[in-house]
Amino acid sequence: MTATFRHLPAYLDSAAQAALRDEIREIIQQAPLFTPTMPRTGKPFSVRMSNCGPLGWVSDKAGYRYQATHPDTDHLWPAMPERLLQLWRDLAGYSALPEACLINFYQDGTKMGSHQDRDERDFNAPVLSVSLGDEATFHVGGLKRTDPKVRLKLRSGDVLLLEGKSRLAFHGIDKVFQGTSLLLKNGGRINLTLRRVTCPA
Ligand code: MD6
Ligand code: FE
Repeated sequence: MTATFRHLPAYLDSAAQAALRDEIREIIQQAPLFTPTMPRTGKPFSVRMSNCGPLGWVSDKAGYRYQATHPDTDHLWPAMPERLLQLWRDLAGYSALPEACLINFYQDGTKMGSHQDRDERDFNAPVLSVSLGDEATFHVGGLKRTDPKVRLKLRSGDVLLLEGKSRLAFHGIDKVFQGTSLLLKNGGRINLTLRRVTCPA
């Protein structure tokens, strides 16, 4: 079942990566990185997050959900850059546009435990991810947490789509390799995931 995901290494060239980095920096100025916490326990995630687009993914004691506003500022999320919408048009094979772009920021040994992306109502659309900055090891398995996993390196400019049978596969980030990219001034890694949340009318 593994391996219906699509990995497009170095899909964005260095100019496109720099332009996207600058757009994300502006978004984070308007919608500052927040620290999500685990449902029920309230334990903080090690990754910090923001969002752009009409909806954003958030997590706190009340649970995982999409909402139109930033959890700390209560402002609407900034618009999704046209560059990301175009990437979706070019690659997603899905006529409706994405509604949420989750921005994950990794610094100093942050990991992302194995999870499924299943808070969306529409599982027919893929989840499209873009990596910027330091390299990371990513794993993708199957529909059960214990299914065998494949591991791959995600580097700056790589695009990855979880689609078809891999849409609900468990996946995560094992390790980020500090100092492997000069794209982000203070190092670290940014991952953007574009999602369709609601079913198109
Ligand atoms: C990351 N990515 O690369 C975490 N989810 O930092 C994800 O959780 C992810 O890369 C859905 C589809 C693609 C992804
Ligand atoms: Fe994910």
